[in-house]
Amino acid sequence: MTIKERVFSGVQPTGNLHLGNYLGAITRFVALQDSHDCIYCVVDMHAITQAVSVWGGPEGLAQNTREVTAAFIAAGIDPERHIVFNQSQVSAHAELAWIFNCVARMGWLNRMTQFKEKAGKHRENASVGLYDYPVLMAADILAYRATHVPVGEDQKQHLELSRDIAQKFNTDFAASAAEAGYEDGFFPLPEPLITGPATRVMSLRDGTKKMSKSDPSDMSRIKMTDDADTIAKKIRKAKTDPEPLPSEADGLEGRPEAKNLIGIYAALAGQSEDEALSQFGGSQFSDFKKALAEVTVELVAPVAAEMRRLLDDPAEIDRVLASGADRARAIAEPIMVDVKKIVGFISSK
Ligand code: AQP
Repeated sequence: MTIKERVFSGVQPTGNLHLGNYLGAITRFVALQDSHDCIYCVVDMHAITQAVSVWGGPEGLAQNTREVTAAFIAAGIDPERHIVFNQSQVSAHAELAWIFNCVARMGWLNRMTQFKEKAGKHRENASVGLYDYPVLMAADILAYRATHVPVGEDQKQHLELSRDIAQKFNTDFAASAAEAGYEDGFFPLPEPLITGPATRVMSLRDGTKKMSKSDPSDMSRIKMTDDADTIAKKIRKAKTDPEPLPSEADGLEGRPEAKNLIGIYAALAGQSEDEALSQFGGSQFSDFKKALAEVTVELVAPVAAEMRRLLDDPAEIDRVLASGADRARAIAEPIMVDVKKIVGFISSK
């Protein structure tokens, strides 16, 4: 049996959706729609792995879930042609995560840098779910036997773990999978798609840290819901260094803030870093920041306006999610029937 190419990716509804999520992930999601069957998920079960104050409690979670859905649609994802839904509506994610918990090894999870960063000094106090996050992520992807996963650079290690889990499942259950007709292994080894000009957008306050939803400083990120004045202010106040911009990419070495701002400009203007530098080389940051604010507002303002329009009708967003969940379930359920058979669970189906 051959495996059909299928794209899966997700975004957490933890609030503060930012330009990094947009450039690193959502624009990639949009671009894949013509070439692949795509499943885009608002991963609400991942969101609750963090402290309640991070995801805003029940009302915050529902609001943020609708906001990410609105961002998907406003960015150009077509929820009729492809699947858009929230994770908790499809039980296959949790069921497969349990099986994968028994496939993944503690040593593998102990190496995950995102857990170390997010748990920080409070490791003993982090939720078990936060530690197990990458296993649930493997289940998200593989419940659909997805083959390609567009993500930002920060998710590379988690994708490698998904491949390790798929590989170990295929090896552990090779004989029963073959008996069920899957001679080449049951799960595909999902490929990360980390492409495009802004796979790692950095904080506006510290060019060595990624732009992040959970950074305590709102000035560190451009949010997809920021208005033009707020965007201009955040860019004006973005950290820089005292030198003018260089004319060539080599000159950005050791200047993380300059590199980040040029990278954002290039991504938004559809240019290469070199093209942007040939335009702004020798300029002071104050002049460059005006141009950067302009292109950022040009991109964010229409998306934000469309998001607001969509969010005015929450019932319609919920309908999109329900329809997506029905179609997602229709793909995942037969896969789970086979998974259970391959593992040896007795089932009436
Ligand atoms: N700074 C970034 N640059 C490029 N891509 C990024 N992504 C996240 N931050 C950047 C990509 O956005 C997608 C959705 O991310 P997520 O919702 O799973 O959250 P995350 O990766 O944990 O990062 P966030 O949004 O900054 O949240 P927190 O603060 O909780 O860590 C992913 O494809 C991700 O790679």
